[in-house]
Amino acid sequence: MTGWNGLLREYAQWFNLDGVDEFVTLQEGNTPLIHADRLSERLEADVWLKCEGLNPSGSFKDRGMTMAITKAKANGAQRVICGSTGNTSASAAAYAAKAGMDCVVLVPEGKIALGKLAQAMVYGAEVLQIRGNFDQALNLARELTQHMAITIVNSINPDRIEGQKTGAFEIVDVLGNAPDILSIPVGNAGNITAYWRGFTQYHFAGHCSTLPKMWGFQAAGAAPIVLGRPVENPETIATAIRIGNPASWVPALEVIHESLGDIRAVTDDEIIEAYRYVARYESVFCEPASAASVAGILKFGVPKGSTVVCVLTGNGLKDPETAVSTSATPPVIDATIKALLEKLS
Ligand code: AN7
Repeated sequence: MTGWNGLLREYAQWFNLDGVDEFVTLQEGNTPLIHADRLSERLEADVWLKCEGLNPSGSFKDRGMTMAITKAKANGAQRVICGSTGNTSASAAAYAAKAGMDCVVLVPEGKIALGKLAQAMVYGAEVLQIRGNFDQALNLARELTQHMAITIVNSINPDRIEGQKTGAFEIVDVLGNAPDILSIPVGNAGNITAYWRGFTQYHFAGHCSTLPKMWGFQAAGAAPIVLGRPVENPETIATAIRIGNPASWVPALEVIHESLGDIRAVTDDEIIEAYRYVARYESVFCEPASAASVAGILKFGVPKGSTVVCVLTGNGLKDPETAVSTSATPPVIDATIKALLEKLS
């Protein structure tokens, strides 16, 4: 087979694939790293956007899910479950369908973007809305695994982090080295942990001579790591990262310590401004949570001349409601040339 056949084949040597004889893949990975011309000019730096919204289900979760579902299938699992703010459920539903497995997803009622809910439903998952938030959904999913044969595919499943480390590999493969700064949104803190693992493994093997500072950004209303304590009722317009008690909290603290990085907060206003800016000036339509990475570098600045990669974790089409509600309503005009000319003059 020629061409790109998914990240498990491409990066097979970097994984333990014992017992795996069949990959469950939708040809995830190999996403564009786009140079951000305007942001670079504005920040006097070299800024790049890792466009994870171009993965098969529209988010970075597919990197971890190809691994988690491949391993679950190799272990004979017939049913998987996740609690999710949306993207994990869309990805799990897609890969479970590909594998011929059943998928149960628990989502916080009314707090997931419409596109993500639509994906989970159409891919054929059993979707249950929880009267509660993400943290409660995740706890329920964990508890259920003690009552029945079902495999959890949240990022507490170590196979997820393993697959997601390939995002770092791809960045180094394109840039020829690690960036100076890797800017990334933080929810459960699985992805920041995965990227750091990828960079350090590549560094150890001599594929990059340097390591990046890891800059994570949480939404101000859901910033437990910044505050140093769990947030009981997290709130943010960026529903993907509306998480009050991150599963990978401790690993994330290690990452910022080892990389001389930081995890800081950006407000919803800053997130929406960055979200609109990257669409309008860089032509990348990401979802609000993803824009936290751009909001962070705009808010705190970056050293002049540095190379910065912002991970844009999910596709803007997933959340049409936020796109429309933060834009002016298009005017309605008569279907006449006179009305059109009047409007455009
Ligand atoms: C677009 O789908 O937690 O810090 O249940 O969807 O690894 O949690 C999503 C998280 C960033 C945060 N950007 O990543 C879920 C879920 C987007 C996301 C994050 C998520 P982590």
